[in-house]
Amino acid sequence: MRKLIVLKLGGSIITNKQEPLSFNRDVVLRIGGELKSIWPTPMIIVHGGGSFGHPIAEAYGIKKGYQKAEQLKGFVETVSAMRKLNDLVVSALNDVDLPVIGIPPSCTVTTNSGDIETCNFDPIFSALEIGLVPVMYGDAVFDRKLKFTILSGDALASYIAMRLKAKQLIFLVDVDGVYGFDRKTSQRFLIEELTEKIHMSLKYEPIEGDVTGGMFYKVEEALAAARHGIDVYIINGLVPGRVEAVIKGQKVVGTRVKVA
Ligand code: IP8
Repeated sequence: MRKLIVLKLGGSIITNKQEPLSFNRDVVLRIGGELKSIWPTPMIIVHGGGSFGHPIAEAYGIKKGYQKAEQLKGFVETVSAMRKLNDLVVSALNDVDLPVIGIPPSCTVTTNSGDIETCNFDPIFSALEIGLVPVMYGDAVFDRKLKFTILSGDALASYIAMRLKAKQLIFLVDVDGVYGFDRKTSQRFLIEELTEKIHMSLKYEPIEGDVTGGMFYKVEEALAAARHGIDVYIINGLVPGRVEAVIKGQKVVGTRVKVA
């Protein structure tokens, strides 16, 4: 599906990570308005967990899998918090007249030791066929070996983009892209074209309270998609106009992830 656009809305832009269960409706409304201008181009939206999914998943150790019965509460609470966030995202997008439908990964995706093993594409295809935009998300999912785990929205977005041969995969984050550090000047600088080689030379800071690993793993997922011939960008979703511009093929401030 060479026209398909896959967008990952980072949890750091759609929620306030410092405040549990806080939703940034204004940001989602604005992004929805920009996406509306390119609709009915086929697109799939995947969002992160932010202050809904991560704190509960971390408190109960959901990512490492089933170890004791007390975690069951944490598993279902993570699923339920993510459904609430998805409902908020879906209703904001529908409010700007972008026709979207939430599709919960906990019911449509399974993993094996954390890697996606099965994904039911039927509801996704059925939605796309009639111009509906599927909205999926990072979620707590069933896992063949671990019994359950956390599937990151980044891994899901990259998997879907690769399986469906998307044209573009765009990660929206709360910074301008991926930064390097110049030792001579002690200055950070934005990397406009990020290759595997540059990626391996970077030192990524871990993000506290993020159970799925922050920028390093995002770039790993981005590179996997780039190897499949997909145009991959990491751009700032908090700056108006950038999402629309990158989809329209205009040059924007950000990082393009390339194989070489
Ligand atoms: O925020 C993880 O998805 P991400 C979702 O895209 C949960 O890494 C449930 C923590």
